[in-house]
Amino acid sequence: MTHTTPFPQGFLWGGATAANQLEGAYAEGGKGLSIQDVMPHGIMGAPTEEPTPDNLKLAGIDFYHRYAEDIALFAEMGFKTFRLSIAWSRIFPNGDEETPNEEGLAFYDRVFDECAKHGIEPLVTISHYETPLHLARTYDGWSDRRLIGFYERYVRTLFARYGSKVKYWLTFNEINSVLHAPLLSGGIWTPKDQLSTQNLYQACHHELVASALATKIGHEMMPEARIGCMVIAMPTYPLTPNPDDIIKVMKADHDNYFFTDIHARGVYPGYKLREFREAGIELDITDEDREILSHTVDFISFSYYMSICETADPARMAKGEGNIMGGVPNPTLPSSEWGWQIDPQGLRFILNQLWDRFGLPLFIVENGLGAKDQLVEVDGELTVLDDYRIDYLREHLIQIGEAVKDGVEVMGYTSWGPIDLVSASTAQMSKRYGFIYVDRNDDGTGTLARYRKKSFGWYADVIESNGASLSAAE
Ligand code: BGP
Repeated sequence: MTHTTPFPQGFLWGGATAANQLEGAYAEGGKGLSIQDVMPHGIMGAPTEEPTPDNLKLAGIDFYHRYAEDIALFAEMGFKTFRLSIAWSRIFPNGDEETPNEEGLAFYDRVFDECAKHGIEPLVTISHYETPLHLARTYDGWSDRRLIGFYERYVRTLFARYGSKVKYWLTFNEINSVLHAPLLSGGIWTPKDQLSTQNLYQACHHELVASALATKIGHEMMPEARIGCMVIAMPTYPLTPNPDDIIKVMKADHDNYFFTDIHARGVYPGYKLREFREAGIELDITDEDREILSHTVDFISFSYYMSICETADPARMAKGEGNIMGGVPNPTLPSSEWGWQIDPQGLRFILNQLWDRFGLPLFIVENGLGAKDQLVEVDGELTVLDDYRIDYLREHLIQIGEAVKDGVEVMGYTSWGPIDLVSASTAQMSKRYGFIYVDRNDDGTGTLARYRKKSFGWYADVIESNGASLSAAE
Protein backbone atom coordinates (compact mmCIF):
# COMPACT_ATOMS: atom_id res chain seq x y z
CA MET A 1 0.00 0.00 0.00
CA THR A 2 1.41 3.41 -0.91
CA HIS A 3 0.86 6.45 1.25
CA THR A 4 0.76 10.05 0.17
CA THR A 5 2.52 12.88 1.93
CA PRO A 6 1.56 16.52 2.32
CA PHE A 7 5.23 17.51 2.71
CA PRO A 8 6.61 19.33 -0.34
CA GLN A 9 9.54 18.01 -2.34
CA GLY A 10 12.84 19.30 -1.04
CA PHE A 11 11.44 19.67 2.50
CA LEU A 12 14.43 20.25 4.79
CA TRP A 13 14.32 17.48 7.41
CA GLY A 14 16.96 17.49 10.12
CA GLY A 15 17.93 18.37 13.67
CA ALA A 16 18.96 21.49 15.61
CA THR A 17 21.72 22.18 18.11
CA ALA A 18 23.67 25.05 19.70
CA ALA A 19 27.43 25.32 20.14
CA ASN A 20 27.35 25.92 23.89
CA GLN A 21 25.23 22.84 24.56
CA LEU A 22 27.15 20.57 22.23
CA GLU A 23 30.78 21.39 21.53
CA GLY A 24 32.57 21.35 24.89
CA ALA A 25 36.26 22.29 24.51
CA TYR A 26 35.34 25.63 26.06
CA ALA A 27 38.95 26.76 26.33
CA GLU A 28 40.45 25.05 23.26
CA GLY A 29 41.33 26.43 19.85
CA GLY A 30 41.78 29.97 21.17
CA LYS A 31 38.15 30.23 22.28
CA GLY A 32 37.27 32.98 24.75
CA LEU A 33 34.68 32.56 27.49
CA SER A 34 31.00 33.01 26.73
CA ILE A 35 28.23 33.76 29.21
CA GLN A 36 27.35 30.05 29.16
CA ASP A 37 30.73 29.12 30.60
CA VAL A 38 29.74 30.87 33.83
CA MET A 39 26.10 29.71 33.90
CA PRO A 40 26.36 26.24 35.48
CA HIS A 41 22.69 26.21 36.43
CA GLY A 42 21.18 27.37 33.15
CA ILE A 43 18.67 30.14 33.64
CA MET A 44 17.87 28.97 37.15
CA GLY A 45 20.75 30.58 39.03
CA ALA A 46 23.04 33.60 39.02
CA PRO A 47 26.25 33.43 36.95
CA THR A 48 29.54 32.57 38.65
CA GLU A 49 32.80 34.57 38.53
CA GLU A 50 34.77 31.86 36.74
CA PRO A 51 33.86 28.58 35.00
CA THR A 52 33.16 25.92 37.63
CA PRO A 53 33.61 22.14 37.23
CA ASP A 54 29.88 21.51 37.80
CA ASN A 55 29.08 23.29 34.52
CA LEU A 56 28.29 20.43 32.13
CA LYS A 57 28.51 22.78 29.16
CA LEU A 58 32.28 23.07 29.54
CA ALA A 59 32.61 19.58 28.09
CA GLY A 60 29.20 19.47 26.37
CA ILE A 61 29.04 16.20 24.50
CA ASP A 62 32.48 16.80 23.00
CA PHE A 63 31.20 17.54 19.50
CA TYR A 64 34.33 19.66 19.04
CA HIS A 65 36.33 16.44 18.72
CA ARG A 66 33.60 14.02 17.57
CA TYR A 67 31.82 16.12 14.94
CA ALA A 68 32.69 13.74 12.09
CA GLU A 69 31.21 10.74 13.91
CA ASP A 70 28.08 12.71 14.87
CA ILE A 71 27.47 14.15 11.41
CA ALA A 72 27.86 10.62 9.99
CA LEU A 73 25.08 9.49 12.34
CA PHE A 74 22.86 12.36 11.16
CA ALA A 75 23.60 11.32 7.58
CA GLU A 76 22.61 7.75 8.46
CA MET A 77 19.17 9.11 9.42
CA GLY A 78 19.05 10.87 6.06
CA PHE A 79 19.28 14.46 7.36
CA LYS A 80 18.88 17.07 4.65
CA THR A 81 19.91 19.84 7.00
CA PHE A 82 21.74 20.30 10.30
CA ARG A 83 21.10 23.39 12.41
CA LEU A 84 24.11 24.46 14.45
CA SER A 85 25.32 27.70 15.93
CA ILE A 86 28.71 29.30 15.70
CA ALA A 87 30.22 30.16 19.07
CA TRP A 88 30.92 33.89 18.73
CA SER A 89 33.75 33.55 21.28
CA ARG A 90 35.56 31.01 19.05
CA ILE A 91 35.71 33.61 16.28
CA PHE A 92 36.20 36.74 18.39
CA PRO A 93 37.27 35.48 21.84
CA ASN A 94 36.42 38.76 23.58
CA GLY A 95 33.93 39.96 21.02
CA ASP A 96 35.51 43.38 20.48
CA GLU A 97 38.79 42.47 18.73
CA GLU A 98 39.71 43.78 15.30
CA THR A 99 40.79 40.42 13.86
CA PRO A 100 39.22 36.99 14.15
CA ASN A 101 40.73 33.84 15.62
CA GLU A 102 41.84 31.66 12.70
CA GLU A 103 41.67 28.43 14.69
CA GLY A 104 38.01 29.04 15.45
CA LEU A 105 37.23 29.78 11.82
CA ALA A 106 39.06 26.64 10.71
CA PHE A 107 36.97 24.48 13.06
CA TYR A 108 33.69 25.46 11.40
CA ASP A 109 35.28 24.97 7.97
CA ARG A 110 35.90 21.38 8.99
CA VAL A 111 32.32 21.00 10.24
CA PHE A 112 30.77 22.46 7.06
CA ASP A 113 33.05 20.34 4.86
CA GLU A 114 31.93 17.26 6.75
CA CYS A 115 28.27 18.24 6.18
CA ALA A 116 28.96 18.76 2.47
CA LYS A 117 30.54 15.30 2.28
CA HIS A 118 27.17 13.85 3.31
CA GLY A 119 25.03 16.24 1.26
CA ILE A 120 23.73 17.94 4.43
CA GLU A 121 22.84 21.62 4.15
CA PRO A 122 23.99 23.59 7.21
CA LEU A 123 21.49 25.96 8.83
CA VAL A 124 23.53 28.37 10.93
CA THR A 125 22.45 30.41 13.94
CA ILE A 126 24.83 33.34 14.24
CA SER A 127 24.15 33.98 17.93
CA HIS A 128 22.55 31.33 20.11
CA TYR A 129 22.54 32.34 23.79
CA GLU A 130 26.35 32.57 23.83
CA THR A 131 27.42 36.22 23.92
CA PRO A 132 31.17 36.51 24.63
CA LEU A 133 31.52 37.02 28.39
CA HIS A 134 33.69 40.10 27.92
CA LEU A 135 30.88 41.84 26.02
CA ALA A 136 28.45 40.98 28.81
CA ARG A 137 30.69 42.13 31.64
CA THR A 138 32.30 45.19 30.05
CA TYR A 139 29.48 46.56 27.92
CA ASP A 140 26.41 45.09 29.66
CA GLY A 141 25.71 43.11 26.50
CA TRP A 142 23.12 44.46 24.06
CA SER A 143 22.33 47.41 26.32
CA ASP A 144 25.30 49.07 24.63
CA ARG A 145 24.95 50.35 21.07
CA ARG A 146 28.57 49.40 20.34
CA LEU A 147 27.47 45.74 20.25
CA ILE A 148 25.93 46.44 16.83
CA GLY A 149 29.39 47.20 15.45
CA PHE A 150 30.98 44.13 17.07
CA TYR A 151 28.21 41.92 15.73
CA GLU A 152 28.58 43.50 12.28
CA ARG A 153 32.28 42.65 12.23
CA TYR A 154 31.45 39.10 13.33
CA VAL A 155 28.80 38.53 10.65
CA ARG A 156 30.95 40.06 7.90
CA THR A 157 33.69 37.62 8.91
CA LEU A 158 31.29 34.66 8.79
CA PHE A 159 29.71 35.64 5.47
CA ALA A 160 33.10 36.22 3.83
CA ARG A 161 34.48 32.92 5.09
CA TYR A 162 31.47 30.59 4.79
CA GLY A 163 29.30 32.30 2.16
CA SER A 164 30.02 29.57 -0.37
CA LYS A 165 29.31 26.78 2.14
CA VAL A 166 26.24 28.02 4.00
CA LYS A 167 23.01 29.16 2.38
CA TYR A 168 20.61 29.34 5.36
CA TRP A 169 21.32 31.76 8.21
CA LEU A 170 19.42 32.76 11.39
CA THR A 171 20.47 36.01 13.02
CA PHE A 172 19.64 35.41 16.72
CA ASN A 173 18.18 32.42 18.51
CA GLU A 174 14.75 33.08 20.07
CA ILE A 175 15.29 36.84 19.96
CA ASN A 176 11.97 37.50 21.73
CA SER A 177 13.18 35.73 24.87
CA VAL A 178 15.33 38.77 25.76
CA LEU A 179 12.32 40.35 27.50
CA HIS A 180 12.18 37.37 29.85
CA ALA A 181 15.83 36.24 30.07
CA PRO A 182 18.02 39.33 29.49
CA LEU A 183 21.34 37.65 30.38
CA LEU A 184 20.82 34.39 28.48
CA SER A 185 19.36 36.06 25.42
CA GLY A 186 20.87 39.55 25.44
CA GLY A 187 24.12 39.10 27.36
CA ILE A 188 22.86 41.80 29.75
CA TRP A 189 24.89 41.53 32.94
CA THR A 190 22.70 43.84 35.03
CA PRO A 191 20.41 41.56 37.06
CA LYS A 192 16.90 41.45 35.64
CA ASP A 193 15.30 42.96 38.76
CA GLN A 194 17.56 46.02 38.44
CA LEU A 195 16.99 46.54 34.72
CA SER A 196 14.59 49.33 33.73
CA THR A 197 12.02 48.70 31.00
CA GLN A 198 13.52 51.61 29.08
CA ASN A 199 16.99 49.99 29.07
CA LEU A 200 15.59 46.57 28.25
CA TYR A 201 13.76 47.89 25.18
CA GLN A 202 16.82 49.89 24.14
CA ALA A 203 18.77 46.60 24.21
CA CYS A 204 16.01 44.97 22.12
CA HIS A 205 16.31 47.83 19.65
CA HIS A 206 20.07 47.32 19.31
CA GLU A 207 19.57 43.59 18.68
CA LEU A 208 16.84 44.27 16.15
CA VAL A 209 19.03 46.75 14.26
CA ALA A 210 21.93 44.27 14.34
CA SER A 211 19.66 41.53 13.03
CA ALA A 212 18.41 43.68 10.14
CA LEU A 213 21.97 44.75 9.41
CA ALA A 214 23.00 41.10 9.12
CA THR A 215 20.13 40.56 6.66
CA LYS A 216 21.18 43.62 4.64
CA ILE A 217 24.88 42.67 4.57
CA GLY A 218 24.06 39.01 3.92
CA HIS A 219 22.00 39.91 0.87
CA GLU A 220 24.79 42.11 -0.43
CA MET A 221 27.59 39.60 0.16
CA MET A 222 25.70 36.37 -0.64
CA PRO A 223 22.90 36.93 -3.18
CA GLU A 224 21.90 33.24 -3.01
CA ALA A 225 21.61 33.16 0.77
CA ARG A 226 18.32 33.06 2.67
CA ILE A 227 18.33 34.84 5.97
CA GLY A 228 15.69 34.41 8.63
CA CYS A 229 14.78 35.55 12.11
CA MET A 230 14.20 33.03 14.89
CA VAL A 231 11.59 33.46 17.63
CA ILE A 232 9.88 31.43 20.34
CA ALA A 233 6.43 30.69 18.97
CA MET A 234 4.13 30.07 21.87
CA PRO A 235 0.46 30.29 20.99
CA THR A 236 -1.52 31.95 23.74
CA TYR A 237 -5.09 30.88 24.43
CA PRO A 238 -7.62 32.67 26.63
CA LEU A 239 -8.25 30.71 29.83
CA THR A 240 -11.94 31.67 29.61
CA PRO A 241 -14.16 33.40 27.00
CA ASN A 242 -14.28 36.51 29.20
CA PRO A 243 -13.39 39.51 26.95
CA ASP A 244 -10.86 40.62 29.58
CA ASP A 245 -9.00 37.37 28.96
CA ILE A 246 -9.18 37.92 25.20
CA ILE A 247 -7.60 41.36 25.53
CA LYS A 248 -4.93 39.87 27.81
CA VAL A 249 -4.15 37.33 25.08
CA MET A 250 -3.99 40.10 22.49
CA LYS A 251 -1.41 41.92 24.62
CA ALA A 252 0.64 38.76 25.15
CA ASP A 253 0.56 38.19 21.39
CA HIS A 254 1.75 41.75 20.85
CA ASP A 255 4.76 41.14 23.10
CA ASN A 256 5.57 38.01 21.12
CA TYR A 257 4.85 39.42 17.67
CA PHE A 258 6.76 42.64 18.35
CA PHE A 259 10.04 41.04 17.26
CA THR A 260 8.61 39.22 14.24
CA ASP A 261 6.64 42.29 13.14
CA ILE A 262 9.85 44.33 12.95
CA HIS A 263 11.82 41.57 11.23
CA ALA A 264 9.12 40.94 8.65
CA ARG A 265 7.61 44.42 8.18
CA GLY A 266 10.63 46.60 8.88
CA VAL A 267 8.92 49.14 11.17
CA TYR A 268 7.88 49.44 14.80
CA PRO A 269 4.25 48.33 15.24
CA GLY A 270 1.69 50.87 16.50
CA TYR A 271 0.76 48.86 19.59
CA LYS A 272 4.35 49.05 20.87
CA LEU A 273 4.67 52.76 20.13
CA ARG A 274 1.51 53.31 22.17
CA GLU A 275 2.93 51.25 25.03
CA PHE A 276 6.20 53.23 24.94
CA ARG A 277 4.31 56.55 24.89
CA GLU A 278 2.12 55.64 27.82
CA ALA A 279 5.01 54.26 29.86
CA GLY A 280 7.20 57.30 29.17
CA ILE A 281 9.76 55.18 27.28
CA GLU A 282 11.80 57.12 24.73
CA LEU A 283 14.17 55.00 22.68
CA ASP A 284 17.23 56.24 20.90
CA ILE A 285 16.27 55.37 17.31
CA THR A 286 18.30 57.09 14.59
CA ASP A 287 17.34 57.65 10.94
CA GLU A 288 20.08 55.21 10.00
CA ASP A 289 18.52 52.63 12.35
CA ARG A 290 15.19 53.10 10.58
CA GLU A 291 16.78 52.54 7.18
CA ILE A 292 18.51 49.38 8.41
CA LEU A 293 15.30 48.01 9.93
CA SER A 294 13.64 48.21 6.51
CA HIS A 295 15.79 45.26 5.38
CA THR A 296 13.38 42.45 6.13
CA VAL A 297 13.95 38.71 6.45
CA ASP A 298 13.43 36.06 3.77
CA PHE A 299 11.70 33.63 6.10
CA ILE A 300 10.56 33.22 9.69
CA SER A 301 11.90 30.40 11.79
CA PHE A 302 10.74 29.45 15.25
CA SER A 303 10.91 27.02 18.12
CA TYR A 304 7.70 25.35 19.21
CA TYR A 305 7.45 23.41 22.44
CA MET A 306 4.17 24.41 24.02
CA SER A 307 1.17 26.72 24.16
CA ILE A 308 0.07 28.70 27.20
CA CYS A 309 -3.07 30.34 28.52
CA GLU A 310 -3.60 33.88 29.78
CA THR A 311 -6.21 35.33 32.07
CA ALA A 312 -6.98 38.76 33.47
CA ASP A 313 -8.34 37.23 36.67
CA PRO A 314 -5.68 37.51 39.41
CA ALA A 315 -7.23 34.58 41.29
CA ARG A 316 -6.46 32.23 38.39
CA MET A 317 -2.99 33.48 37.55
CA ALA A 318 -0.99 30.39 38.56
CA LYS A 319 2.32 30.36 36.68
CA GLY A 320 3.10 27.38 34.49
CA GLU A 321 6.16 25.32 35.31
CA GLY A 322 9.38 25.29 33.42
CA ASN A 323 8.92 27.84 30.65
CA ILE A 324 10.63 31.21 30.58
CA MET A 325 7.71 33.05 29.03
CA GLY A 326 5.25 32.74 31.93
CA GLY A 327 1.58 32.08 31.18
CA VAL A 328 -1.07 30.02 32.92
CA PRO A 329 -1.30 26.23 32.50
CA ASN A 330 -3.98 24.86 30.21
CA PRO A 331 -6.26 22.52 32.22
CA THR A 332 -6.93 20.35 29.13
CA LEU A 333 -3.34 19.44 28.26
CA PRO A 334 -0.81 16.91 29.57
CA SER A 335 2.72 17.98 30.51
CA SER A 336 6.24 16.63 30.08
CA GLU A 337 8.31 15.56 33.08
CA TRP A 338 9.62 19.16 33.16
CA GLY A 339 6.13 20.69 33.15
CA TRP A 340 6.11 21.78 29.49
CA GLN A 341 2.58 21.33 28.22
CA ILE A 342 2.16 19.14 25.15
CA ASP A 343 -0.06 20.55 22.39
CA PRO A 344 0.55 19.22 18.86
CA GLN A 345 -2.44 21.13 17.42
CA GLY A 346 -0.89 24.35 18.72
CA LEU A 347 1.78 23.87 16.08
CA ARG A 348 -0.76 23.81 13.25
CA PHE A 349 -2.45 26.83 14.84
CA ILE A 350 0.74 28.92 15.09
CA LEU A 351 1.85 27.97 11.58
CA ASN A 352 -1.47 29.26 10.26
CA GLN A 353 -1.29 32.40 12.39
CA LEU A 354 2.21 33.29 11.24
CA TRP A 355 1.40 32.52 7.61
CA ASP A 356 -1.81 34.57 7.70
CA ARG A 357 -0.02 37.52 9.30
CA PHE A 358 3.20 37.60 7.28
CA GLY A 359 2.85 35.39 4.19
CA LEU A 360 6.52 34.47 4.50
CA PRO A 361 7.91 30.90 4.33
CA LEU A 362 8.14 29.28 7.76
CA PHE A 363 10.75 26.96 9.19
CA ILE A 364 10.25 24.98 12.42
CA VAL A 365 13.81 24.94 13.73
CA GLU A 366 13.17 23.48 17.20
CA ASN A 367 10.60 21.08 18.60
CA GLY A 368 10.90 18.00 20.73
CA LEU A 369 10.35 16.22 24.01
CA GLY A 370 12.83 16.51 26.87
CA ALA A 371 12.56 13.23 28.77
CA LYS A 372 14.53 10.88 31.00
CA ASP A 373 15.80 7.87 29.06
CA GLN A 374 16.84 4.40 30.18
CA LEU A 375 19.56 2.50 28.30
CA VAL A 376 18.60 -1.15 27.77
CA GLU A 377 20.10 -4.07 25.87
CA VAL A 378 18.17 -5.38 22.87
CA ASP A 379 19.71 -8.13 20.68
CA GLY A 380 23.13 -7.42 22.17
CA GLU A 381 22.97 -3.67 21.40
CA LEU A 382 22.46 -0.84 23.89
CA THR A 383 19.48 1.34 22.99
CA VAL A 384 16.56 3.33 24.43
CA LEU A 385 12.97 2.28 23.78
CA ASP A 386 11.68 5.83 23.49
CA ASP A 387 8.15 5.30 22.17
CA TYR A 388 7.07 8.39 24.16
CA ARG A 389 9.42 10.52 22.03
CA ILE A 390 8.21 8.90 18.80
CA ASP A 391 4.59 9.60 19.81
CA TYR A 392 5.36 13.24 20.60
CA LEU A 393 7.20 13.86 17.34
CA ARG A 394 4.71 11.94 15.22
CA GLU A 395 1.78 13.96 16.58
CA HIS A 396 3.59 17.24 15.91
CA LEU A 397 4.68 16.24 12.40
CA ILE A 398 1.13 15.21 11.53
CA GLN A 399 -0.01 18.71 12.53
CA ILE A 400 2.66 20.28 10.29
CA GLY A 401 1.22 18.17 7.49
CA GLU A 402 -2.22 19.58 8.32
CA ALA A 403 -0.86 23.13 8.13
CA VAL A 404 0.72 22.37 4.75
CA LYS A 405 -2.69 21.13 3.60
CA ASP A 406 -4.13 24.43 4.92
CA GLY A 407 -1.85 26.17 2.41
CA VAL A 408 0.99 27.22 4.72
CA GLU A 409 4.44 27.31 3.10
CA VAL A 410 6.79 25.32 5.35
CA MET A 411 10.46 25.05 4.39
CA GLY A 412 11.58 22.41 6.83
CA TYR A 413 11.68 20.89 10.29
CA THR A 414 14.68 20.42 12.56
CA SER A 415 13.87 18.66 15.82
CA TRP A 416 15.68 20.00 18.86
CA GLY A 417 18.72 18.05 20.05
CA PRO A 418 18.88 15.13 17.57
CA ILE A 419 21.75 13.95 19.71
CA ASP A 420 21.42 14.32 23.51
CA LEU A 421 23.00 17.55 24.72
CA VAL A 422 23.06 19.79 27.78
CA SER A 423 19.76 21.54 28.54
CA ALA A 424 19.62 25.32 28.09
CA SER A 425 17.19 26.04 30.89
CA THR A 426 18.35 23.58 33.54
CA ALA A 427 21.92 22.73 32.40
CA GLN A 428 21.11 19.04 32.94
CA MET A 429 22.19 16.15 30.76
CA SER A 430 19.26 14.01 31.91
CA LYS A 431 16.74 16.17 30.00
CA ARG A 432 17.25 14.32 26.74
CA TYR A 433 15.81 15.08 23.32
CA GLY A 434 17.95 12.93 21.03
CA PHE A 435 17.56 10.13 18.54
CA ILE A 436 21.11 9.36 19.66
CA TYR A 437 21.84 8.64 23.31
CA VAL A 438 25.02 10.12 24.75
CA ASP A 439 26.51 8.39 27.76
CA ARG A 440 26.96 11.35 30.06
CA ASN A 441 25.26 11.96 33.40
CA ASP A 442 24.28 15.01 35.42
CA ASP A 443 27.29 14.49 37.69
CA GLY A 444 29.60 14.68 34.67
CA THR A 445 30.44 10.96 34.60
CA GLY A 446 30.04 8.78 31.50
CA THR A 447 32.03 7.59 28.51
CA LEU A 448 30.43 9.97 25.98
CA ALA A 449 29.72 6.92 23.78
CA ARG A 450 26.82 7.31 21.33
CA TYR A 451 23.93 4.79 20.98
CA ARG A 452 21.04 4.77 18.50
CA LYS A 453 17.63 4.97 20.21
CA LYS A 454 14.48 3.36 18.77
CA SER A 455 13.47 6.82 17.48
CA PHE A 456 16.62 6.86 15.32
CA GLY A 457 15.22 4.30 12.87
CA TRP A 458 11.74 5.79 13.12
CA TYR A 459 12.97 9.28 12.10
CA ALA A 460 15.07 7.79 9.29
CA ASP A 461 11.85 6.23 7.89
CA VAL A 462 9.99 9.55 8.17
CA ILE A 463 12.72 11.34 6.24
CA GLU A 464 13.14 8.61 3.65
CA SER A 465 9.43 8.64 2.89
CA ASN A 466 9.25 12.48 3.08
CA GLY A 467 6.65 12.10 5.82
CA ALA A 468 4.50 9.45 4.12
CA SER A 469 5.33 6.92 6.86
CA LEU A 470 3.48 9.17 9.36
CA SER A 471 0.13 8.38 7.82
CA ALA A 472 1.13 4.73 7.45
CA ALA A 473 1.48 4.59 11.23
CA GLU A 474 -2.02 5.92 11.91
C1 BGP B 1 15.18 26.59 23.41
C2 BGP B 1 16.63 26.89 23.14
C3 BGP B 1 17.51 25.73 23.00
C4 BGP B 1 17.07 24.49 23.72
C5 BGP B 1 15.59 24.28 23.84
C6 BGP B 1 15.16 23.21 24.80
O1 BGP B 1 14.62 27.61 24.16
O2 BGP B 1 16.76 27.65 21.95
O3 BGP B 1 18.83 26.13 23.18
O4 BGP B 1 17.85 24.04 24.70
O5 BGP B 1 14.93 25.46 24.16
O6 BGP B 1 15.22 23.72 26.08
P1 BGP B 1 15.88 22.98 27.31
O7 BGP B 1 17.25 22.63 26.86
O8 BGP B 1 15.86 23.96 28.39
O9 BGP B 1 15.03 21.81 27.55
